[in-house]
Amino acid sequence: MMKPPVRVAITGGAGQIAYSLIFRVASGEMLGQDQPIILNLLEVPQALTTLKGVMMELQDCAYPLLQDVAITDDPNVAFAEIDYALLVGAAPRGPGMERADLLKINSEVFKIHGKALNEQANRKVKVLVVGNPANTNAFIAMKCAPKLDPKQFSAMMRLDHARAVNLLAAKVGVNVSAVENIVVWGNHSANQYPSIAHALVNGKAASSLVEQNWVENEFIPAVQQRGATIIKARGKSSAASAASAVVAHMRDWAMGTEKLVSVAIASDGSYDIPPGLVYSFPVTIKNGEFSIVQGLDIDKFSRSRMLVSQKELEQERDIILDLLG
Ligand code: NAX
Repeated sequence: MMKPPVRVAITGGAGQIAYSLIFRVASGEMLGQDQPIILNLLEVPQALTTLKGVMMELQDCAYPLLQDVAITDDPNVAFAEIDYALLVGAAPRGPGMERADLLKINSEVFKIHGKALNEQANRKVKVLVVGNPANTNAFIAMKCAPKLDPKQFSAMMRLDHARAVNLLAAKVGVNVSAVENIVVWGNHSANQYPSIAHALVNGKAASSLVEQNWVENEFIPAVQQRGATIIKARGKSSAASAASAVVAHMRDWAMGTEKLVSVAIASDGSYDIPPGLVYSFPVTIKNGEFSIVQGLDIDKFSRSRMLVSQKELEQERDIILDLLG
């Protein structure tokens, strides 16, 4: 039996990630083959013509699950009664721009989007922030949406998680499905901490299969720098893999998973991460709610890496709190 349709908003609809993502969502890959979808696509005014072209292609796919599609440059229209918000759109980092400048520009975007979600979205909306700096943008949107529960906001670490799984599986010579319990802690930035400390490969401790030297000097930098490595090779940033990660993140959020995945959410103080900071944790998901996996041993090496990411996020938060006033 078909379910009633759900409304999904995707921002940055004319961008590269969206060009992959929109079609996968409309085909039913994200929410299932029994879930009809209404899509609201948001862009800046100057990209609306391009977005119209994307919409025409989408219509030409004749996806049976797609009940309607609308394009707009008004967040209040895009977010009206939506059940899922995929916040992909953000201003890119221009030449010579500092991270703080990017934060400042995107704080304005996510302030507006947070307020529009607060007023317009379904009260149970699930929000995923992809646009960078993703963790802090999620923090801003959350703060600007006081009528929504902070637990309704997340930032995407799933691409980093998948990169770490892939690199470990390749090193050990197994299929990715043999790898469990990878955790990517912290910020979606070059200071993230991809950890194999609790990872299993075919049920065996990953740490017994690889050298610590490889972990510290090859694996961690390779995961942290994977985005830059792809830009170098492709001339553009990751797009199809990012879309794939969005689909996996939202599917798990909607349908649940007992497997450990990495998700950036507001800290509840677990693992001594300051409450409220949007930090990536190991989570499982049930009934649409994230639970941070408790009780993992954190050794000295892990703690020092987790702290680097924490400090970066605290700095970003402090810049933003000043801007939000
Ligand atoms: P593109 O520059 O191709 O597309 C972004 C689109 O967003 C553009 O079409 C732009 O017009 C639109 N946009 C800008 N401001 C907007 C606003 N206020 N409202 C609506 N739309 C707006 O970038 P793309 O490669 O698609 O990447 C999108 C974002 O994802 C970037 O911020 C990127 O850094 C980030 N990423 C995050 C990842 C993650 O794992 N969290 C990985 C992939 C990606 O790098």
